[in-house]
Formats: sequence, structure tokens, C-alpha cells
Amino acid sequence: MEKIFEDIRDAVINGEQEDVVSLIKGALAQNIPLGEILNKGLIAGMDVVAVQFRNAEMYVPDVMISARAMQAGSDLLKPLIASEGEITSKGKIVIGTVKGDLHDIGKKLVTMMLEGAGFEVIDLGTDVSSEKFVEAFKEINPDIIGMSALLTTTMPAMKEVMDALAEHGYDKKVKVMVGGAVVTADFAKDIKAYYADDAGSAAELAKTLV
Ligand code: B1M
Repeated sequence: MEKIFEDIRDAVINGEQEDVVSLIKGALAQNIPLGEILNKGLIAGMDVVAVQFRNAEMYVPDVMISARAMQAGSDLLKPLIASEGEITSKGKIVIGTVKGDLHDIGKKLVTMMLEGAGFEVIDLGTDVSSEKFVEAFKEINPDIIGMSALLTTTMPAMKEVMDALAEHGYDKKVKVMVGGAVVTADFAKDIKAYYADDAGSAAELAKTLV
């Protein structure tokens, strides 16, 4: 069984979108658990991409091709993970990548796991301003707001959202959860938000917050 994970991982690293899709279909036909396909195949592949990008062994265009391959695989798993979740909604979560930040692979995985855990998730996308988060709170009245940031330079935007919520007194009405490669538990504590390290923990944390 390990070979199939290795093949999915390598197809993500090499950006072979069609291979990712057919390998995942093969894994599904073998009834391999969805979480294992996601973690040992797709995420494992993106982890390698992250290291190679950091070491300048891989450049932006290739990273984007890998990201697209990963996305194609996630799109295939998403409805299946969601249908394994609970039928009644556990609560509403508004999620977005903060202003100035365009990274969304991790956020999409978090969304997928939250939906799988039975939450209704409203994804505001990337580069989301504090005004948009506040607007979304007013319109949707979610139980939780989730923010993702992958750049050191966009972490302060999380604090801006917390301040904007506090300005309207909304901070008392909604729980805020943050995450992303650069975000730490200490940072989250400083801005009075909850922290989750990865997509699985985000879903576990969300269950404890509602
Ligand atoms: Co960018 N990038 N990138 N990038 N990129 C990083 C983040 C970087 C660490 C790479 C590096 O230099 N080592 C670096 C940031 C350095 C820093 O600030 N400390 C960086 C940089 C510098 C940049 C640019 C500035 C590069 C440039 O243009 N010169 C630029 C910025 C663009 C912008 O946003 N304004 C840029 C662009 C890009 C691409 C477009 C090429 C592409 C993004 C494609 C996309 O997302 N659609 C990209 C990618 C892919 C990466 C790396 C390689 C991989 C990120 C990723 O998808 N990881 C990344 C290197 C790295 O992270 N080490 C890097 C896989 C994903 C599954 O993990 O997103 O961490 P992650 O999500 C995890 C957890 O963090 C957590 O759960 C997820 C699943 O387990 N999580 C949450 C995430 N959000 C959460 C929210 C939660 C809870 C948990 O609660 C709500």
C-alpha cells in the first residue's frame, strides 16, 4: 500500500496533474482511507515541494504546477471527505487568507477537514481585508472565524482583523482560529486567537470551540 502513497507524492512533486487524479482514483478503488490518501500522498508531496522551494531547488512556476496537481487531487477527495462528515451542521465557519497573502493550499485543506467534521464553511478566498472579515461576520454570524497566513509580512493582518472585530464588540461573539506555516501558538495567544498546527487539528479544535 505504501507504493501508492509514494506514487501520489511523486506525482504532486513533479506536477503531474493527470497522474495524481488517476492514482487517487486507483487508491479509492482499493478503499484506502481518505485521510491516508490526503496525508501520506498529497500533503507529503507538498511538504517536499516546500523544502525544495526553501532550498531554491524548485522555483515559483514549478511550485505552482505542483500546487495545481495537489488541487486536482484535493478536488477529487473533497466531496468524499464532506460526505463522510456529519449530516447536520456543527456550526458555521468563515475562513480566509489574510490581506496581502495569496497562499491558499493549506486553507483549502483546512476547509476540507472542517467540512468533513460537519461544519458549514464559507470561504472568503485570499487577500481578505479586515473590513471583509467584519462584513462577513455581520452577514453570516458564524460561530468561528478562521484566518490563514503564510508570510511573516502578513501575520500583522491577523491582528488587524482582531482589532476590527473588537472595535465593534464582535470579539465577544465569535471565536477566532488562526494557522499557517509562519503562525505560532505564541503569536495566536498574543492576539487572543486559538491556534491549530494543521488541518486535522483545526477540525478537532473547531469541535471544541462550538
Ligand atoms: Co510562497 N512562500 N510565496 N508561494 N510558498 C512560502 C510560504 C515561504 C515559506 C517559502 C520560502 O521562502 N521558504 C515564503 C514565506 C517566507 C516568510 O514570510 N517567512 C514564501 C514567499 C516568500 C512567497 C512569495 C513572496 C515569493 C515571491 O513572489 N518572491 C510569494 C508571495 C505571494 C503572496 O502571497 N502575496 C509566494 C508565492 C507562492 C506561490 C504562488 C508560488 C505558491 C502559492 C500557491 C497557492 O497557495 N495557491 C507558494 C507556495 C506553494 C509556497 C510553499 C512552497 C508551500 C506552501 C504550501 O502550500 N504548503 C511555502 C513554503 C513553506 O510553507 N515551507 C511558501 C502546503 C500546505 C498544505 O501547508 O499552507 O502551511 P500550509 O498549511 C498547513 C498548516 O500551516 C495549517 O494547515 C495546513 C494543512 O496541514 N494551516 C492552518 C494553514 N492555514 C490554517 C488555518 C487554520 C489552521 C491551520 O485555522 C484557520
